[in-house]
Amino acid sequence: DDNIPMVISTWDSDGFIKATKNAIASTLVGGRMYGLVEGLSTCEALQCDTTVGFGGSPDENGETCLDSMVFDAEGMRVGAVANLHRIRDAAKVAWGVMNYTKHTLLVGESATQFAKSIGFKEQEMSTNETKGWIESWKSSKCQPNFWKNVSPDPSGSCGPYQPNALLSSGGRFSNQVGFHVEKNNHDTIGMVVYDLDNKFSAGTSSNGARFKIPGRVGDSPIPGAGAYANSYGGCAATGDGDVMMRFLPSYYTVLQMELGAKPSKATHKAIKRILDAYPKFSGAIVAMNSRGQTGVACANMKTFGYNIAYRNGTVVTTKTGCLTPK
Ligand code: SD4
Repeated sequence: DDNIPMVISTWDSDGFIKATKNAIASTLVGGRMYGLVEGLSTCEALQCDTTVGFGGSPDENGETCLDSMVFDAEGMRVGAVANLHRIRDAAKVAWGVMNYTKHTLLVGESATQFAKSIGFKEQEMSTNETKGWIESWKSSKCQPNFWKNVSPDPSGSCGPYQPNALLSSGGRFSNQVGFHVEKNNHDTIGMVVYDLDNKFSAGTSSNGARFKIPGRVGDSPIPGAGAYANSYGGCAATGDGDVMMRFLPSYYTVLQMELGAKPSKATHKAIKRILDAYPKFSGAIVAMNSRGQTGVACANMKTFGYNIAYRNGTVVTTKTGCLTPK
């Protein structure tokens, strides 16, 4: 097929389109893993919608930490980092985990230590913008933190994390109070690459969710959740990772393709089974099969934009409508 190599990726603002362009160009030069990592890294450097890389989604402490995974269907090799501190190049570190270790996922300060051991330097992750967000969030009278299953303190002082309140809250789920994919909240780059060798790679890079509880890890670095690939196809996800990772939507989609479903059918089924359990869930997945057919499904957004890049370098950006609960 003259179109292959091909790339499909999440979101449609400038940085994501540039990332997709770089991914296809780099895939032609160096194959699916180089293309994938260059694509994800482009978004990290450009701070795509401030939802990838440094300068976005500060946690309650004001720190930006990164999640990334790279997945090579050839040999089913995976490298990932989660809650990576003070290192901007999460995708490259994830690739390092894949290339230089027998592990799959390294987390937290220890992931930082690993990154330094392979030559990455610690860098500032916050910006004036993230500092501003944290300031106003902390100073707002009683900003409820929807990540916690607790009602705002009736006394009006929200204060720091209160484990006792959490224990006594009786399990009111944060997701039911509303988690929205908003601009600048959380727009992970998820990408699937199909290269000249007719092999897939897939991956993600994200700075997670704004004002999360420190230590929170989303779906992005979890194999089968944030991304998955095998010889039948590849899939990557974006959206409410706390919910999505309970359904392994990327694995589910690739499995459906393996069982014969077209990518559009597979992605819709994957999103629908999340929606059935969480009607307010908001997120999207992109997928491609080994015939270069693509599929995209999303939930509870007005529209979802994604990119497809072809061998000749053309990037086609499309907005699609999303599923809503029945
Ligand atoms: C997460 N899935 O950490 C990521 C965020 C995201 O669009 O994709 N937002 O939950």
